[in-house]
Amino acid sequence: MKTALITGITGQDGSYLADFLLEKGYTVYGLRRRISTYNLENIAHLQVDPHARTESFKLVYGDLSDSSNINRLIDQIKPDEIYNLAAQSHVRVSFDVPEYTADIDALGPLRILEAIRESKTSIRFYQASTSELYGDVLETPQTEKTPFNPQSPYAIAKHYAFQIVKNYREAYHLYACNGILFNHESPRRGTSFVTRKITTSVARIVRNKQDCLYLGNLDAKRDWGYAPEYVEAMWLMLQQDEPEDIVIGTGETHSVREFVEHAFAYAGIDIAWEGKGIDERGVDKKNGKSLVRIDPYYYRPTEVDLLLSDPSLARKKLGWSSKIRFKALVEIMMQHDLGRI
Ligand code: NAP
Ligand code: F7E
Repeated sequence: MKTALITGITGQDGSYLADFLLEKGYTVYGLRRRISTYNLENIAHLQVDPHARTESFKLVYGDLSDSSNINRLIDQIKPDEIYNLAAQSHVRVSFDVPEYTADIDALGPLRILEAIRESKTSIRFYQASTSELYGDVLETPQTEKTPFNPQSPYAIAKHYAFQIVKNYREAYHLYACNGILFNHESPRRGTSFVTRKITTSVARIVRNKQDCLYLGNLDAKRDWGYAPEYVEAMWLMLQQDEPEDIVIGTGETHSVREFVEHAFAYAGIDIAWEGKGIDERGVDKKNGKSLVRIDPYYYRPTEVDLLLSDPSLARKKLGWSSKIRFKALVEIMMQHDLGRI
């Protein structure tokens, strides 16, 4: 049976990928950072005791900034596959910590590629690339051939990672590929990303624990899919005869505003929009109460206005297509957060 090393195990995708690979019979090593508080919620179901190591699932300490650690882990674990999902993954925050973002998101994958090259093994490598590379889009919908035009320190670091993966594939014939994944969400999504921020806030408003939801740009449009489906695409990309960079998305796009409307509607509240710009408000149609307001803090110095995938190649090469679409996704997340709060 195969062994996989997943970086970013505590995050949304790392945890779903671990579920998926364990179900397939893999032995899974998850790379976690040493941090001062408990952050194992997403993988709590895989181990009762945070220090316990089951036969098939083991946590190891590491950090993408530390090459000696990465080299040693690869040497000890001898994985068949490495999924590099670790990153400073927040676009807005990357404007606050650009140098750190570059170190982890650009040089991190380089450190792993170098370790694989040095190991002289045939480890297969998956890099978590992103639709953020399209940035201020030069073509719609976006395909594998659409030129990149990144608009944030995050996207620019991920652009370097994309190119270095391609370079190591061509220069050293490594089996290494980039999954160009469009936004994907779930009940395990971090609460600072807009979808989960909306569903947790709506649930809190309904339960009288919060008065108002503060957001930035309501008109940004994203191609939002369901994360558990996307981890299967990552695995499929490492099972092909030849490594290839492939777009993964739904082929639909919706605005933040629509997400807000559907989330409130799920909880039985109809939202009407009043005012303009930073004075715009989302009000409860029944009683006129302001439930959504704008906080310019959440605006970005440079915004990505519209992302829309053309996932034809994924369908053709991987036999993969998304099944959970926008409305069903909102419902899954709302059901979870209403149940939790
Ligand atoms: P996430 O929930 O933010 O998880 C990121 C993971 O990376 C966490 O486990 C985090 O650990 C870890 N990490 C951060 N810095 C690290 C470091 N210096 N060394 C080791 N680990 C570190 O992200 P996600 O949504 O699961 O996304 C997974 C990957 O796909 C990321 O690379 C992201 O950039 C990329 N991506 C995501 C999407 C999406 O829509 N979700 C789309 C395209 C690409 P802590 O728990 O310790 O912070
Ligand atoms: O923002 C707008 C914001 O932070 C989506 C990461 O996983 O997907 C994610 O990056 C949109 C943006 O995701 C708020 O301006 C409005 O236009 O949920 P987000 P993202 O920036 O698209 C890509 C594919 C990745 O690779 C990244 O790792 O929503 N927006 N108001 C807001 N966004 C946030 N976070 N918070 C707000 O209050």
